[in-house]
Formats: sequence, C-alpha cells, structure tokens
Amino acid sequence: MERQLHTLPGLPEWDRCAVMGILNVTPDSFSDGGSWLDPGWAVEHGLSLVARGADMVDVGGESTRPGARRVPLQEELARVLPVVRGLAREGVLVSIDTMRSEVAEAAVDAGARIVNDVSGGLADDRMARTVARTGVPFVLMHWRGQSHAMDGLADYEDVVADVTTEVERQLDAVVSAGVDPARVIVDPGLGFAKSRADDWALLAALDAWHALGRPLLVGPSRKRFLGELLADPATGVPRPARERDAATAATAVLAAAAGAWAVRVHEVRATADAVRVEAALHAHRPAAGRRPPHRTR
Ligand code: PMM
Repeated sequence: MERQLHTLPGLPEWDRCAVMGILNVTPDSFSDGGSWLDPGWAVEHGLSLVARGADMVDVGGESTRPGARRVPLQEELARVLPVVRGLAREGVLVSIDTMRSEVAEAAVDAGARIVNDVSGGLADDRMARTVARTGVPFVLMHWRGQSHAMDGLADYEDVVADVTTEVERQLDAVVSAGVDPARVIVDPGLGFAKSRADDWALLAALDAWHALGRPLLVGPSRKRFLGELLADPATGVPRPARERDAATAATAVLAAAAGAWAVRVHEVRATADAVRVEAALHAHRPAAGRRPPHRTR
C-alpha cells in the first residue's frame, strides 16, 4: 500500500515516521518522574533529545501514570511554561502535553506549536474551543477517564472497534467546537484504560486507523505491556521501565511500518535510527503490483 503523507498546517512534512521526544517536568511520571523538575535541566534535556534525533519535544507537567492524581493548575503552569519558552526560543518544535485549556493556551503563547491532550478534549470542555482559536494541530488521544480511575475502565466488546468508534466520536465533538479536522492527529492511547491484551490488539490493528483519514501518533514508550512481555522468567517481575527502550524502538518500527505519522518516546536515539531503517526499506520496496520475479535455481 502506498504510504499516505500527511501535511499538518504549521508543521514540517517528514518523509518517514516522525519522533516525538518526551520531556516530563513532573516529580512522579512512571519512568522519568523527578529527573527534569529544574527548568534549566529540562531545557538542556529537551535540546539533547533533539540532538539525538527527536523531531519535536512533548513537554508535560502532569503525570498521567495509572493512579496519578491531578496537580493544581498553577503548579502545572509553573512547571511547563519556562521549559516551553526556553525550548521554543532555541527553535525546537514543542508540543504541550496537557488536559487543561488554560495550560494549552499559555503554552501556545509561550511558543508551543502542537497541543497534545491525552483526554482528546474530554477532560476540559473549553479545550476544543481554545485549540480552535489558537489554530495549532491537536493530538486527540482515546480516553475514558482520569488516571486514578482508568484501570477500572478497560472494558471492551471489541477493543479495536470500540476505540476507533470512540475516537471518531471525540473527533466529531472537537470539530463541532470549531477545530479544523485537517489539524487533528489521532492516538489509540496505549495503556490508558487498556489491559495489556488491549494494547497488543490495538498495535496489531494500526492499519485500521487509516480509515479515519487522520495522521496517527502512537505512544508505546516504556509502557506496562512491554514491561510484562519482558518480565523476569524466574520471578515474573516486569522489566523496569528504563530497561524497556529496545522493545520501545521495536514497537516504534512496527508502528512506522503500519504508516504512523509519529511515535512518542523517552529514549530517542534508538527509535530515531529505527524509523530511518524502516523508511529506507520502505523506499526500496518495489511498488505494489511490481513484485520481483520468483527465482528458481
Ligand atoms: N502517554 C503518556 C503521556 N502522554 N500522549 C499521547 N499522545 N500518547 C500517549 O500514549 C501518551 C501521552 C504516558 O506516558 P509518560 O508518562 O511516560 O509520558
């Protein structure tokens, strides 16, 4: 199948799956919490993500790990704004990872060029109108509820059909609120109100997402389904989060091969290399219908 290239207004067009580096300015994110709370360190880390191959940096000030509680608005603003400003000033393409319209708006004012809302506009009913007003691309992730409750919400008849239908519904809602559909990126929300089996089923069916006609972002990085896959065979203890990067890069390649627009990862170098390998292979593949003749000896 020919690969669809998506043009998002205001963003570069990559001829391969793009890489979004993760920068969590939080004390408690599940794999990098506490590492980048100082704004100076956070900006340095964002620049190092770019140096290692990130096409954009996703700055978040509120952990969404399972069980996490909300942080006050002022705290979230204080965490992210100096970092967004510092990275934008250095020319980095910054995405703001937030469920709050106030944070989205202030971050765009500070230089962010993408709003990434893990609730896809459901957590804050002013989000869609705010995004429409700012005119920046919007990552709309599948979401069923806040982190403290989401593990109890992973109940699906058919996870692929249910998640895509719910994302379509979220998409209709944000478009009715004024968001330009050409600026929406969709995301299945791996690990958010999903069992491990649900995550695998969604990854196995990424091709189905092309029916939505929107670019696809996938966020497998260091998530539980990988930790459990790589659990210690003797004890059954999941592989620690920071030792899941090779599996993350492998998953990113599979997402790229399924036509994902971007992958969101903590450790950028391996994934940035891996998506380039995938793109080179794709470019050298004979066009559909022109299979090389079968050789016999
Ligand atoms: N996952 C996390 C946070 N933000 N945003 C998008 N669009 N997709 C994701 O899968 C996603 C996200 C949780 O991971 P983290 O706490 O390590 O950032």
